[in-house]
Amino acid sequence: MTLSVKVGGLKLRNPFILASGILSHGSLLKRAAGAGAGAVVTKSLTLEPREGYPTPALVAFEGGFVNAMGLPNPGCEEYLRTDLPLAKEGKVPVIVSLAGSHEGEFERMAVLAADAGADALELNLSCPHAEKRGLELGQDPAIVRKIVRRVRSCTSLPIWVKLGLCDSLIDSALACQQEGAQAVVAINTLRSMIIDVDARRPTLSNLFGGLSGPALRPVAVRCVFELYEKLSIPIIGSGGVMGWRDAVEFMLAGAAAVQVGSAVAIKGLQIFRELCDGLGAYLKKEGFSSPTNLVGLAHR
Ligand code: RRO
Repeated sequence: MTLSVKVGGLKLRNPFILASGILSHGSLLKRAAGAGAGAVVTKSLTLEPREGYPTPALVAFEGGFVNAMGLPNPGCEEYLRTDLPLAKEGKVPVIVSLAGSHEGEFERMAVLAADAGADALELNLSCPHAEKRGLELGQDPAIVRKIVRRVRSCTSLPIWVKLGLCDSLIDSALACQQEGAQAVVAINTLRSMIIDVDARRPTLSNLFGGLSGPALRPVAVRCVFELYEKLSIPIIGSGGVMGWRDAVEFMLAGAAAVQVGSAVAIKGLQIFRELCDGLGAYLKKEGFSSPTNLVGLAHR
């Protein structure tokens, strides 16, 4: 039984990918690979270094987490010089996440990432609390088209586009497909808020943040299901996968691979072995020879 899948221009030893932003340092990405991840995605990078928002930037609640980290990163060039080589020592594909503010920035960073040895790019067009980046761009299919077209013109690397919940999700995804993206990642966190009833104030310094974890999963599964009906490029599911059953749910909805984020924060990196063992046993018991055989089965 092999768990290997071909998805979005990459061959992965299993369909479980460390989501962006969970682990930043290159040595931690290497460790995630050692723990069994099929691929790893870097923290989203910007052209200039960013400190991120002041604390509190992360709050846990019964449904998962709400974060407003604010894109902390040392800047694209510095990260690619110091962290990417370490991450690549893990010997699984390293997908570099880019969070530019316009197509020119995406182009510059895409060229830098390609030169530095990235295996694929993930364009983050979906952070729900980043001013003039993220979802502010991704919810406009015309802007999405412009960015993907520009990045497509400057690199032959596989392009994945991470989209978020918005009314135009399908149209933005179709724009990605038409402009030559190899995969769509759905979805990012949901714009949300937690209020501290003792302090009688919003908990996060940024007031609003992105909801991740189990509470997000049914929304993300629905988005993947709807995207699968319209797209011919692969969809990578993301949102609240805590165990192998959740991953299978995303695949049945139409995901060719699955990203894992909050579960790493809650259960640690052992989640990757747990997912592989659980999926392998399920495929064997149900008589499937590959994870690919599950993709979209809930649409029958
Ligand atoms: O850094 C963040 O605050 C962040 C990003 Br870039 C994102 O895409 N999604 C998220 O929940 N947080």
